[in-house]
Amino acid sequence: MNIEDFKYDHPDRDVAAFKRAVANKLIYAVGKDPFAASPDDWLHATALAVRDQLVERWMGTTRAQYAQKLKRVYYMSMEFLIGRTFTNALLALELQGTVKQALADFGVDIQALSEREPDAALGNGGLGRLAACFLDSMATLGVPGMGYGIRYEYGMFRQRIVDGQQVEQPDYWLTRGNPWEFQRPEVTFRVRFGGHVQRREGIHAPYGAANWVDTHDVLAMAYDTIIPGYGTQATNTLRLWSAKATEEIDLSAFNRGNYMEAVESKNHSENVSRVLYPDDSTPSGRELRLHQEYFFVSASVQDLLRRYLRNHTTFDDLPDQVSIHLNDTHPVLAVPELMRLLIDEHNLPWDTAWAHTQKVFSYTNHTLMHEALETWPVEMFGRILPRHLQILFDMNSRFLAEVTQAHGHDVELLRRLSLIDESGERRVRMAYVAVLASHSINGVSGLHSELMKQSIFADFNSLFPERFNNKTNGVTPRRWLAQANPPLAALLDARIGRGWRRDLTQLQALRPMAQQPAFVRAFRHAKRENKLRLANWVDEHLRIDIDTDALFDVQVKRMHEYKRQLLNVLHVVTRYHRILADPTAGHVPRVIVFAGKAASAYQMAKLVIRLINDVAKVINEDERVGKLLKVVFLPNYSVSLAEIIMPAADLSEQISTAGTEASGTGNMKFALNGALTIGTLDGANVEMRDNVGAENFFIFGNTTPEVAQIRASGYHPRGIYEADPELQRTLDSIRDGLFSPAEPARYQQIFDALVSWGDHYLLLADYASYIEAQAKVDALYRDADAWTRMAILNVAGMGEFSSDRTIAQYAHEIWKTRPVALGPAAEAATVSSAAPR
Ligand code: 26V
Repeated sequence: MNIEDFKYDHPDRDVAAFKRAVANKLIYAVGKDPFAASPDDWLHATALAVRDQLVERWMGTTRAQYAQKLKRVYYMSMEFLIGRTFTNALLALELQGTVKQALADFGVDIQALSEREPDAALGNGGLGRLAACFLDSMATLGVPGMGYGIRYEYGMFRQRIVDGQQVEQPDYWLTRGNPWEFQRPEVTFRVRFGGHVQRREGIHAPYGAANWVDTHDVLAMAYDTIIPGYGTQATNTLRLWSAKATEEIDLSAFNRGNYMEAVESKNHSENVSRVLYPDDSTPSGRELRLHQEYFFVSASVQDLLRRYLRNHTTFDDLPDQVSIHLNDTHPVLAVPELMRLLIDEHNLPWDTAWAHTQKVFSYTNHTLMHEALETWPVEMFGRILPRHLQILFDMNSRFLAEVTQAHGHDVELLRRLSLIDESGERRVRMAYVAVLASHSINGVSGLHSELMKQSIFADFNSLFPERFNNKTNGVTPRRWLAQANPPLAALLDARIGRGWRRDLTQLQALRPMAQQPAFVRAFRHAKRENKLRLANWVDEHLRIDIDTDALFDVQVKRMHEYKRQLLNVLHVVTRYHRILADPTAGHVPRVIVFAGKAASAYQMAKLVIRLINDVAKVINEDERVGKLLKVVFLPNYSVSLAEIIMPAADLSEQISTAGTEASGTGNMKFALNGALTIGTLDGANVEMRDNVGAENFFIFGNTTPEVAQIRASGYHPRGIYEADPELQRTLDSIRDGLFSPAEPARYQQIFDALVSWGDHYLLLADYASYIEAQAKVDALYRDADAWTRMAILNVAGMGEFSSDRTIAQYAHEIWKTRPVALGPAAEAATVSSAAPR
């Protein structure tokens, strides 16, 4: 083809052109008469028109990455909690005004339209949302990369609250199609399971090489989504894999005349990418989960090797061209998969394959909690992935031999370091595989990274101290400030310019403005608008009237015992009793807001949700309390709901037991939006406090060493209960059914867990300190100007916590990548090569 003959319409950016584009999409892509078009049809058509605006950038970026032979980062994650894409894409393209006007001309309201878009909720919580913020920052910084994950048909379950209790409903988010994705049927890989292994013999076979035979196979088909950068032409790609059966139907079953069985087996294969596991507290241990993990990393590693081999004939340059990042242990099967492909398929010697592997991989740990660390029974592992189990055994025996060489035959040490836990049923320790195979292992906050070295990886840290490092988390200021908080964004633009979107440290310039009364007033005004928006949401969805003058005290995150929503409840109930005891004591009016999902099998977390709703009902209906105290549980916490909640908060609750929350990222979103934090010295709270100033932060509770000390020296919560009459009144009222009159014993086990069964997360040990800190919060809130000044100083100090800073550190210190250069030549759109190949 002569490229001169290839003509297509560049999408123009003015209102008239955009109207025409939407009209064309509605007619020719959606196939709808404008007079019959539903709001979803308009949304679909508009999204397609917006996506067109991204395509040239995408192709330009890909082309430039190839031309510049850049090292690529493959960010492998079981979860990408993207949320909505429409508003985000408009922000990146700076097309909000244009599209709003174009739609208005058609009589369509852009706001109403954008709220119809379902969230892509392909993640549980912090880990998945971090992956989404990282994609945004990688694109914005031009880091050549790609996210690899699973295209779940069902995302995070939808939470309904029925009679105060959580009810889960499936989230089929693709009902109306997904206008943002490009299906790539030609990018399909075969992923094998089961079967057995025949060691390859002969002098030409590399050490340990094998044939893996008699497998049953599933196909992985790629779906690509463009990730736009902000303030740049650079984009990135999120490539998600969907399972397809190898044959439309199982012919042997079909030939036996069993049509239903044949179709069932097709369905069975395609189950691999059906649903996100909604439990982030305990690994399920289910075979389907292991299938999912291998499914997506196998397709991804095959894909990236194929891309590498397009312009290489040997693997010598692999470590200079490829970086694979493991978002927690979930994708760690990529390690034996790369080894397998290099050895069995490409005939590399073991040592060469292993040297490459260690240079290619890096790993982030996101939790120290023992129960969240993944291990797989050797028996199950060997049944599903026999070849990979062999490779892990080979890795392990070579590693343990090296340790023995260097440190002598210390059986205890070898037992502790082994990739296989042999203390009971033999299990593969996935975190150890990640550590052994990676040149970099990082934690997600300063505190967490230190604890990681001292606790779960202590032995590995003695062997490989140079591998361990910290990369404190961050959040994208595009979604979490520019998009979520238009009133504050506008105020910032007017006072410090627009540059903070790409350089969040510019927020520093706000510091002196905390002393300017006019700015303080304007800041408070922005906060009030956001509070009003949330109040309207609450009114519309829950029919509860909340007062925007009240202090909005917010805790939103997954429901977990270690996050201590229950400690918050103890404060609420204490406050309730204080109001009843002396209604005219000048209490500061508060609205306590909760939201969060509990894993469906996590009974205690579900019971806490029920308690919150029961407490809310009693307090909200008690006329003696009136406006002084309201409690609301917002159902179905999600990215899009967080975008409404974060900007409206006055107070952010970050109250996990010190040493348990790896980082937290909600803490950052709140402070960035002008909330003050009440928190423990846990996770990134520590660094946030350093950056905004200890005098602007409400710290309470035992520190990590104190927590360890208390536990070591024998903790007696009952003693604390018996010595504190106010705590006693609070706990007794919960135990005795004040909030569950129809079933007085409903919360007996909550009382027991705290008072009689050891209070594992030390709520009672921190209770008094927490209540005291809450009193300081009240005192400050009475002085509206002092409060707002402090809130401004919080925003001013949040510059460090942009995910752009985090990603720049990953890129320089771990991945060693250069950003793509997009000169005018690269940006000039011509079609020569298609987008990601
Ligand atoms: C764990 C598991 C366990 C195995 C089964 C499925 C599954 C799915 C998700 C998880 C996530 C646990 C780790 C996690 O989300 N950690 C959070 O990571 C955030 C980002 O680094 C961090 O801010 C939070 O503090 C940390 O809890």
